[in-house]
Amino acid sequence: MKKLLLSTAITIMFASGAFADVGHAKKETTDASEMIVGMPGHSEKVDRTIDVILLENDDGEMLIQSEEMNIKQGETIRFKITNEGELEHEFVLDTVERNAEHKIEMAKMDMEHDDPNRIRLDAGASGEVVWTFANAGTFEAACLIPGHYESGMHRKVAVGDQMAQADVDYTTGKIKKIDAKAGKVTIIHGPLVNLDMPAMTMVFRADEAMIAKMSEGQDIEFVADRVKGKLTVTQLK
Ligand SMILES: [Cu+2]
Repeated sequence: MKKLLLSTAITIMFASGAFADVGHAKKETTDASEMIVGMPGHSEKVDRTIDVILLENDDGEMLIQSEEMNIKQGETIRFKITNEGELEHEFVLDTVERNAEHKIEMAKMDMEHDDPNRIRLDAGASGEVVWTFANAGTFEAACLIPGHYESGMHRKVAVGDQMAQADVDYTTGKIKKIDAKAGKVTIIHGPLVNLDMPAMTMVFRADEAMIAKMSEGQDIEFVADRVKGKLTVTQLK
């Protein structure tokens, strides 16, 4: 980070005009080899492909859907990204902090970035980002188009073995109602950290096997996630 700020400062210092345009700070990520999140990967050296879908759903949420992004340090991933939504979206890999900074920049001026860690896709378009995750840590895939991040377009990218299980946080809850026919359960639950949701009563999807283990009034510990855009009970104990 320090390095990046320094190189930006130098660029500004050596800019020919005395009044360098601050808006050009977007050039800071051009040297992608300096990025904390890793570096552009080589297409011939891909270890694994992760399919990613960008879309909006009927609940007004915007989503980045994929399998859990648990990545080994040093792995090169081909993200095959399809925009199945009706709006333009993007897919940016970076640290949470840098995404937050860029989000503020984007809010001021919705500029087109052309960095190897990001791709912008029109509705119906698809593309890919090949990325080598050189460093362990928790990163983020996000869409930084104004308002989209807040509508749900961000996803944790965990790099390194110790991160693999960090996602499983059980939440306590009480089953209020079961609608087995519709595959729905109403749960009075504590905060769902992975979904950024406070404690409340909500309806979740659950499959038949899961519902078979449930009864109304039961105290449970569970994990919920978005499956195809719907809040779903994925684990129960
Ligand atoms: Cu978006």
